[in-house]
Amino acid sequence: MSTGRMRAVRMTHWGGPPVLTEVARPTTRADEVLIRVEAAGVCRSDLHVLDARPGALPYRTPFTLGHEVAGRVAERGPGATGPAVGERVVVYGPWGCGLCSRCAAGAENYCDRRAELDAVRTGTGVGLGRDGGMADFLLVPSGRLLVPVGDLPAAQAAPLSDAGLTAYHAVAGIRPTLPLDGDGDGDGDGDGDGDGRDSGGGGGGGGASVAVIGVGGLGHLAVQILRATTSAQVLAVDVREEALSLADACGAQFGTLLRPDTAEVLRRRAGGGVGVDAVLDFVGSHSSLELAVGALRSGGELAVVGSGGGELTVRKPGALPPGVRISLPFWGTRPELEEVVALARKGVVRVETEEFALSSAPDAIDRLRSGHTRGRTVLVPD
Ligand code: FEH
Ligand code: ZN
Ligand code: ZN
Repeated sequence: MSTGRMRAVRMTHWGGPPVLTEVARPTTRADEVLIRVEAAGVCRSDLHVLDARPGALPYRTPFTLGHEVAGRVAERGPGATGPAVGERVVVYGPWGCGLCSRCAAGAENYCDRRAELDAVRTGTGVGLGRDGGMADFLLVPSGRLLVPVGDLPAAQAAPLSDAGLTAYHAVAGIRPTLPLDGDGDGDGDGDGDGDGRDSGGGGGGGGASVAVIGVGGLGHLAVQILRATTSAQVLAVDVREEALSLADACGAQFGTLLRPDTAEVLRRRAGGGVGVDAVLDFVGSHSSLELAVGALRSGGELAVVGSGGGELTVRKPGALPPGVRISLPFWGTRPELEEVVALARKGVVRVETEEFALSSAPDAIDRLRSGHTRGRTVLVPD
């Protein structure tokens, strides 16, 4: 790679394959910060972008993919603030207007001017219509979008900015329904002994239960975050045995393959057949939503995180249990990214990763598409 140039995995045209090519290495102006990329995660949303038909997304091609990025500050523009040159950081990915009340509060994932920004096709954020981090370098518009990660390995840090943050935000949304890990030892079992094992015989402290549907790149982190920040019992559901073994390793107290009677199995496991207090659906398909509705307790919480295309009918009277609250959480806030990085630096959250060299990015993306990955796929510049 000659000076002034860099490798980048690009979306060159709608419906085309990801292309590993060379582009000009960005230089910084004003508030901008240049990051030397050390790791970039691959997300199912990258597949949605690659498969989108022309005009479906408010993005202009070509752009570089990669919305889950960690690296080291390489250069700062003259007006740049935030982490200094040499500092290791993770990139907060939803890039909003930076001016509205949501952005001012660090919730750029819910920027009030999103429609306006989409109308002029400025993209959702890093690697989503804007040049992303599947590259040797990444230009970030402002130091406000960087969170220091200390000595956390890059392949652990990068997935926190999307998979970790999205899972953390989804848990934060249902947490009011769940008893906190009140003893503060952060081991999620609420019994104060810090050993991470429920002394209450698997019922989990506080008696609440949460079903996690889909234990992939996001779901396995949600299991750990639930165990670290609540005393609820975590019940994992997936279609693959290896996903259930990952859920077990992450602290789920119960796991089951998806079967016709799984809703009833979850209701019984939740104790007394009343149903689970909350469901985090990381699949979002017709069958996962059907399972969620069948397993939920009256007054329970359903967070639909996965973009599986499933639909729910909200009608009264109707099939949904009374009092159910439904949320469609999207990505997360910058303060939440700081919180999930802090959990990872404490060793309470650990990302299961499969690493690939940047030069084999197209193969890595194909492998994610095949559905045979374990945990999060991460590209590392070779
Ligand atoms: C990004 C863009 C659009 C939809 C979903 C996503 C998520 O992968 C971000 O977490
Ligand atoms: Zn994503
Ligand atoms: Zn905004």
